[in-house]
Amino acid sequence: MPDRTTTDGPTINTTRRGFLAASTALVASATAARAATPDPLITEVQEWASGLGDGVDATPYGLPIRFESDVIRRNVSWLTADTISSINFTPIHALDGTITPAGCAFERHHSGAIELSKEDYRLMINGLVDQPLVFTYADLERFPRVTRTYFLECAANTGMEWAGAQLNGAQFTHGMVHNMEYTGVTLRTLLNEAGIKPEAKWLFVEGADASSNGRSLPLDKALDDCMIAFKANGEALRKEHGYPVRLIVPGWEGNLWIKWLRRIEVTDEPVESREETSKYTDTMENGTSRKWTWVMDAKSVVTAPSPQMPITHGHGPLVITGLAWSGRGPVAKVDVSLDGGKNWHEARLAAPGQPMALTRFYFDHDWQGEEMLLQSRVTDSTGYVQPTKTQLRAVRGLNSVYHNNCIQTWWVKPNGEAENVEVS
Ligand SMILES: Nc1nc2c(c(=O)[nH]1)N[C@H]1C(S)=C(S)[C@@H](COP(=O)(O)O)O[C@H]1N2
Ligand SMILES: [Mo]
Repeated sequence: MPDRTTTDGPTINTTRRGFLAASTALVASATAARAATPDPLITEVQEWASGLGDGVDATPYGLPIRFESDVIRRNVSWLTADTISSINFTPIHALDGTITPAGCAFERHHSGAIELSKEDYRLMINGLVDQPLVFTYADLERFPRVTRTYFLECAANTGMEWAGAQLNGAQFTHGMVHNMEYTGVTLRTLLNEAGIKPEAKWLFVEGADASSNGRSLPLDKALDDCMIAFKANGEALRKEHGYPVRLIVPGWEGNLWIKWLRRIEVTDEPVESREETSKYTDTMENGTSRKWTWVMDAKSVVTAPSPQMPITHGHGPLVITGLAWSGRGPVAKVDVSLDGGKNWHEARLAAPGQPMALTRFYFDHDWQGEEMLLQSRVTDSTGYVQPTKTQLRAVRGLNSVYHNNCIQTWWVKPNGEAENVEVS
């Protein structure tokens, strides 16, 4: 769309119709420059129009243009002793829409990302089944396929914020999340192929990496909506996300989404492995721990403006945007507060919430340089409302690491910079 100069208003980088539809009230305060003085970018022939561009095949598999080299995963070096058993963070502050590009979707490994070829791949189903089975990758491709979009959130996401505001950026406070469109086979299809014995109640699922990341998974969940995926966002899984096959456990903590899935044992009891006892449990104020806290409760965050995304355009129209999700179903509503939760305004959802997938929200604001305590608060389809920090701590205390879904606050200053703060 060309820029448009209107006689009664500002130059805007969109069609006038689109601008009006988005936020009529902001027209008078738009601050984009009028085309008063000649702009060489308009009046002069530019270098890129004076010669030829790259031919096709210049990059047989494309990467983002160099101007976007900042939009990358990042880790926090002091969080873990090395990068092998570690985690990095999705640059959610710089993304829009809902699908996370695989190349910048966060990674969490307990013993590093392994390289496992399709030829060497095997998936075994054993235990309480009529017929133990071993599938090759080619076998898996012959079962009826499904395609579904889900978020994966590590239970530790936002875990560093329990005691107080700590990490300065949405990438670091909320970036242990990604959202992809997966293609694969339902777990139910594969389990039915092996035949489940009546006494079966659990699965033990493990990966081919040295850590194996073994976890117990209730059979009901496995038969409900779990799948084994070999494609994400239309292409083969990336090595770091479990190539060639990973487990998808919609709405449940990321630790259950076994990468490089190698074995599914059907059992009548949970195994109580390391990953579900000493880790991924929530220690309460009295020292006892909650376990089997699989579902990721509803959560949201403003991704921009935020500490890594200061306001740089001056006063006037400001797009406030963020992400919301719930492990219990679709997002029903997102509210935004500009004053630390005193007043709430309903945000626009980019599209109706999808079950257990990220939802994008927008709130169009006329910013006149006032300080803001920016917050977002999601309500999911069950009616559950995202809690404040105070509300969450009242129930959970301060000993937890995992499952922190409290409301996040960014203090936006008159100069447009933003900081991670805590108001309640
Ligand atoms: N085999 C295996 N599966 C694994 C892990 C692992 O280390 N090994 N890490 C788990 C954890 S804790 C999380 S949060 C997710 C991370 O998935 P991602 O790397 O695609 O973001 O994978 C889970 N599955
Ligand atoms: Mo995790």
